Amino acid sequence: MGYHYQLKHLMDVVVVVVVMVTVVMVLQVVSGSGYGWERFAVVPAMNHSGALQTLNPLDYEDPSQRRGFKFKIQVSDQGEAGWQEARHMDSAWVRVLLLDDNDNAPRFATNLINLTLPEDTPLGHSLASFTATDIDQVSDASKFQLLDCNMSHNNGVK
Ligand SMILES: [Ca+2]
Ligand SMILES: [Ca+2]
Repeated sequence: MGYHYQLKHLMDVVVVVVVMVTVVMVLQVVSGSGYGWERFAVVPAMNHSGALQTLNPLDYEDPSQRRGFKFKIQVSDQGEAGWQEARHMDSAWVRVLLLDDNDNAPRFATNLINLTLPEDTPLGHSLASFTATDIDQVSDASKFQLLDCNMSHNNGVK
């Protein structure tokens, strides 16, 4: 009986063989997958991840870029057929929106401003107003007033 008990339990022993498989994952931007795909690339990073990088400078002021980009990325664990084997792949959409930066100087409409004034123009009198434009969306067109330069020194006190 003891023999049978031992034999039964010996047969219950399950031998587990752990095969360590090194999975190499690769990522890529899917060619032609959407708007702006050619501006980005995925480069290998740590721990089976990839880092999305820009290949060209981005510019919010470029009308073709202002609405952003949308394209697909793929990951594959490189089954036997590589990128051809759907069960070893996944994909995701990436949407990129640009935030405007104040990276352009404001501009006057002209570089020469001519004024003709009577010599008895009162101090502090508004002489003219000018509008400058700025293509950055972070600021609206700004108005400037040219005032008599003595106003700030006298400050209205005699
Ligand atoms: Ca600006
Ligand atoms: Ca800008």
